[in-house]
Amino acid sequence: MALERTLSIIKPDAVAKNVIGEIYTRFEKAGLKVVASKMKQLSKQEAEGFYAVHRERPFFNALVEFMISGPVMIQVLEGEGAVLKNRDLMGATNPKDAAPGTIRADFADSIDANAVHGSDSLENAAIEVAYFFPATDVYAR
Ligand code: RTP
Ligand code: MG
Repeated sequence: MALERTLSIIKPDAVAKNVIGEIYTRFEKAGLKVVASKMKQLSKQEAEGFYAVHRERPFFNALVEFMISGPVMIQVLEGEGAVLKNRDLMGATNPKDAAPGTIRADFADSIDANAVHGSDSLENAAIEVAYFFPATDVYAR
């Protein structure tokens, strides 16, 4: 497996629940390193741009409103097979379908307030990392 980078966002619901540290611990225990991070209140424009692929979906407005409802914690995770590894740690989009022990099973309340975002492919990971971090703010470790 190759060394990869992926973009992770701890969404406003999980930030409000004060579980940033618990979620970071899961990344670290799985062998993923935090190589960039920042807390940010997204603007509507930033959230719309980030989720632009979903623009035509019925849930788009609700998704954007939720993502700007409070600050998020944004990080770049690095490790072997980081994209898929992070998606496995996250669990299914709807917490009702998320496997026990996954982040969404343990911390998400609903399909809308579902605790975390993770890039879904290596190609999208590169686009999403660049959306939030200039290359000089990502630290190889
Ligand atoms: P994310 O992009 O946030 O990591 O989530 P995901 O890949 O698991 O799911 P995706 O299909 O990319 O959808 C993005 C977010 O939109 C909300 N959603 N709502 N009501 C619905 O049917 C529905 N489907 C998706 C979720 O909050 C999801 O995380
Ligand atoms: Mg997605």
